[in-house]
Amino acid sequence: MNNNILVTRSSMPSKEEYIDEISGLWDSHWLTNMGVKHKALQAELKEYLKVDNIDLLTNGHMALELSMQALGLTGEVITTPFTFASTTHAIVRNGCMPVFCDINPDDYTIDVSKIESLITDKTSAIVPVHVYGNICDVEEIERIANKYGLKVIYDAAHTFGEEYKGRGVGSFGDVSCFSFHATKVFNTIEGGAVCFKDKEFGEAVYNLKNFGIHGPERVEAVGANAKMNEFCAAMGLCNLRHVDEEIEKRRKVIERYREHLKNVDGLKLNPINPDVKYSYSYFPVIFEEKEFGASRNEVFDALAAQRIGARKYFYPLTNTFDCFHGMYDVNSTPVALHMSKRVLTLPLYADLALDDVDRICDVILECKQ
Ligand code: T4K
Repeated sequence: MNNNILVTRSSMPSKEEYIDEISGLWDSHWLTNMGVKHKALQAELKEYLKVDNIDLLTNGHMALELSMQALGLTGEVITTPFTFASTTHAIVRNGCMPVFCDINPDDYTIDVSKIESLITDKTSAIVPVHVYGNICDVEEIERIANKYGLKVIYDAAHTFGEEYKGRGVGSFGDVSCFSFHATKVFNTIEGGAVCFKDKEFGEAVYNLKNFGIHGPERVEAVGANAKMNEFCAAMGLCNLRHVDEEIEKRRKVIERYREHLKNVDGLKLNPINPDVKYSYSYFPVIFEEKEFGASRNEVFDALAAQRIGARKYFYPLTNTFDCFHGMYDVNSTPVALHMSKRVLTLPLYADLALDDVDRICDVILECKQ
């Protein structure tokens, strides 16, 4: 039993395993810029994620930002506001205008029935988010993108290792961007990756992550520095050895949550799609105050009083951020607004004790009047 429970806790290998993995770096003195650990991790992840092409980056955000730059996005980009700041910021930092599409109330991914009405002659891409590991309607998004000649960049930060109908989730769209942040199912401390179809795109991102340098005497693009260093890649190599075990433990934690919280009036649990192999990245619960008897904020406070740190991912919506004040109409995404006011993501990590899950659920159910 843990007295102070946070929303998640980083998975880590044993200290000995990590030290063993990095010890060679003291011989080589090669610490970053696509070294041996970077190459090894890239090769292993390509297999694990079942993708044709992959490149590693410093974090999931730079994966998004540099993908958009490499694809040369301009004008308007259709996306959802029910996400982490990163998705919207990457669009804006590329000089594009985010056009917010609502989400569907079932799995909180982009509402594909509303995309076409938002397309104009300025639209260059769709950036859907596989939020909480719920995979978007990839078939319909592909149909729309092909019809209008749009690029598709999936924010796949929450879907490490997931599969849809047996296909690696990173194989959909032009590009899928993963996050390997410390808080994710699989982490490289900080890290991320792009998975992609087109080899030319791969070359562009590879150069952009290293300042746009193409050779010792050629700089062809205004790039950034987004290379994964060797210590992060080494952490990834260690964590990858244990990730299946970790995912299985997360599955058991979620199963326990579901036992307690299923069939409770006013609680909506994340849907289960039989076509998806999940990695159990988040456990969101929607609290409908009238039916449940307590609001999301009341439940949040009750948990906090017991030193249990649930989080309001994703509240506020990105289209209501202070930095975008007055720019977007939040009422254009009513479902996202509704969900963001009612969602709580409950603590979830591989080593979360089932006793602690019982305690968290007791606190939640005690809020019910
Ligand atoms: N797209 C989406 C849809 C995303 O969700 C994210 C990131 C991105 C793109 C961008 O990917 P990255 O550039 O980050 O690779 C956290 C994460 O920092 C962020 O990666 C994640 N999404 C987001 C949903 O959550 P915060 O500000 O909530 O993190 P923080 O520091 O409050 O940490 C949450 C909990 O995690 C802590 O209470 C304890 C635990 N923790 C945290 C850290 C930093 C650890 O156990 N170890 C740690 O090292 O954003």
